[in-house]
Amino acid sequence: MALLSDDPSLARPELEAFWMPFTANRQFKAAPRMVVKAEGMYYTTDDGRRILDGFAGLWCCNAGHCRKPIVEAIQKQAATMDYAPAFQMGQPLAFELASRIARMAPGALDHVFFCNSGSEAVDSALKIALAYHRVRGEGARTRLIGRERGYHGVGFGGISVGGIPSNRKMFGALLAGVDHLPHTHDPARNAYSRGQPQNGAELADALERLIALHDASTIAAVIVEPLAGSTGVLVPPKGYLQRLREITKRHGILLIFDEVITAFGRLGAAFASEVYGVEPDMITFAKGVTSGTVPMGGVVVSGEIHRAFMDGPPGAIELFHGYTYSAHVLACAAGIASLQLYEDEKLFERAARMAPKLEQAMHSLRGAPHVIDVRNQGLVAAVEVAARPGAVGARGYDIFLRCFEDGVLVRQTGDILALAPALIVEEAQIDRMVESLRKALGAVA
Ligand code: PXG
Repeated sequence: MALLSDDPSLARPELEAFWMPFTANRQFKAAPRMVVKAEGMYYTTDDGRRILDGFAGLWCCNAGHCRKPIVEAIQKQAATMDYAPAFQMGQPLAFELASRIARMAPGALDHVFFCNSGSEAVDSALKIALAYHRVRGEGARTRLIGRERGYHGVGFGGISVGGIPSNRKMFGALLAGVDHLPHTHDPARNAYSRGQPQNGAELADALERLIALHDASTIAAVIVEPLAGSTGVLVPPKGYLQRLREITKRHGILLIFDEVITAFGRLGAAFASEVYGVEPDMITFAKGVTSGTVPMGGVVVSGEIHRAFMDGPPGAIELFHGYTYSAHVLACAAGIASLQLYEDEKLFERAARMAPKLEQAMHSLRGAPHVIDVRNQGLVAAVEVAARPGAVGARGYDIFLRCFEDGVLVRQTGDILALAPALIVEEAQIDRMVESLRKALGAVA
């Protein structure tokens, strides 16, 4: 066995075998940041330091860490029934969780397909969109439209409709027949917006041009994050999502909201769709559905989409799609307990109540060294700093590192630092996060 862990020249040979995702592996392994315990708003590192979690793990632990009702539900379920197949078999928690999510979802969205991650949720939604048109006899609708700066996970579907060059360029030709809308980030007109920016609704009209180019009869779906998270907290301009909805509806094109980050309270409601008053045809979710405890994702679809599939002979499988771990029973137990906890503690309302505090605290960084923009909505906020000439992301990374050393976990993408704390966050903890950012901004070159 040629494990590099046998190499005595490595500082931490036991770290070698794990090829870490989206990580500078060599840099990390030279100076690892290792956490071993989590509770409420805090992580504890392997050397016993407490780190205030400003990012709910990775936008997912919305109820805070190691919450007792969720932990106990998982423990109890693991000891009762560890696994059950979801193909031609059922277990009650899957039906219960789906019903709960359907009740929470906006308007006509009332059926839930389960998978295990946001990436799988996106690929599932895109496949459902293609199949939906086909079962209705519109099989020529095969094109998918994403958006620049969109993040929809890392499956081939997700990177194809996604708009992050580094996530796409290494992986060949991707899906055929995909096009992209322009992104909505416009700092020249919208810098330092609080909540939704005033300018940019007209960017949705780019969809009309794509429709004119390809013809509506070839387009299956448009997928966007209502608020783009990963590429730096891009809040939709006022009226933009409404216009996308109006155009897609007029042309028989499905609209998919990727709510992997925004669902389950992040913006102060169950779904961003509710916050923005726009109802898509499908919503993808993951992360917060189990408060990050057990992997789970899914797609909520409208009754109309679901009905289109229920038309064939009753003994026929309606959708040839699913995963070994679709509706995994531990994830279902964690999901039900998480949604119950959100409800019992009114955490979505709490997020809405804390949003002005986060807004005010983050916007107080305007004028601090290097800062070129601050933006926010709900319990998400970002501060953007000017890139060092020739070294995009280097200043952002230095700030992230200083905050971590100061005991605060923030999220860095390029030169953007984001906060998205668990919905249980206290005002004093928001102050602590922002003061840590302020200190770091003043200290970095
Ligand atoms: N869609 C959206 C909108 C996402 O934000 C995914 C799909 C993919 O989910 P999975 O579960 O397959 O990772 C995501 C994931 C970051 C960050 O730092 C964001 C995500 C994942 C990891 C890091 O912004 N979002």
